[in-house]
Amino acid sequence: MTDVPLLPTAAPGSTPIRVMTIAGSDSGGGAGIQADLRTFALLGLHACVAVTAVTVQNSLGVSGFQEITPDVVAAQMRCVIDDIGIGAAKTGMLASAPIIDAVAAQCRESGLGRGSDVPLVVDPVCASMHGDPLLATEALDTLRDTLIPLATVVTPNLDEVRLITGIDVVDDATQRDAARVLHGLGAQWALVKGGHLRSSDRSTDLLYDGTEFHEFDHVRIDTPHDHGAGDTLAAAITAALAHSYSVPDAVAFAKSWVSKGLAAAYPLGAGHGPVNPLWRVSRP
Ligand code: PXL
Repeated sequence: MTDVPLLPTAAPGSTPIRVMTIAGSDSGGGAGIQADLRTFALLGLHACVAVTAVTVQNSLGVSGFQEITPDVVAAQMRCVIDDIGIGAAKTGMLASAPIIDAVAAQCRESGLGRGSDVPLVVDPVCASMHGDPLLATEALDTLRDTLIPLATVVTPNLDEVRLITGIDVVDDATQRDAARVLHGLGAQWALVKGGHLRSSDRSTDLLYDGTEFHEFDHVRIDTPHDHGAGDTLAAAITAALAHSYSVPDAVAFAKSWVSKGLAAAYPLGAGHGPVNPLWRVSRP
């Protein structure tokens, strides 16, 4: 039924590998924390959560959000990491500079991210697919200076690349330039997601660690129901890293996982439906 390799799951009664998502809640259930939890659960992991913001949204867009105070975001991380322990973490919507600062400080204190044993995937969420802002504009400097240097992998799409690096990726060469700049900001690996950059029927993501470029090419699944695709990709990378995959293997795994989810995406409400990690447990 699947060409996506199965990640090993824990035997009943034994504690699964734990991961953490540090992200915003999507009331529509398609992106953010909800996308992460669906992917983590279906990949056999126990997922812990540090909520950064509660968004008010449906399939038509985000009408507002309430931030969680930075100290409560950091406290959620600390109390989980100190007791339950995690094998990898990811960040999604972080909303503001003070929340990014608090998350980065807690990552340093708890030994998450670059240079530690616990990988940190930074999905630098700036806006929803409808263009609704999910990160304050003035927080971009903080993202660049404090969180990206802690990233094991940073996973921007082309809009986020433009906001973070100022580079307008239009072709193969500028995609490489962007990966170099992101790596230069301190991320151990930069994954520049290509979307429909190079052709309308392929999607090519570029991964760079300062020495070698790795390309991940896949048939582009053309669907309006791709809400949460970036979150799902980053969550699947995090899951594979928690299982000790190398970063290139984790990206390859995640790309096939999200492609299956896009192929199984469903309509929801009057707008855009979500990428569907439930394909794993769907009827054949
Ligand atoms: O897909 C990016 C994203 C992340 N987190 C939250 C979101 C969205 C997109 O809408 O709402 C909470």
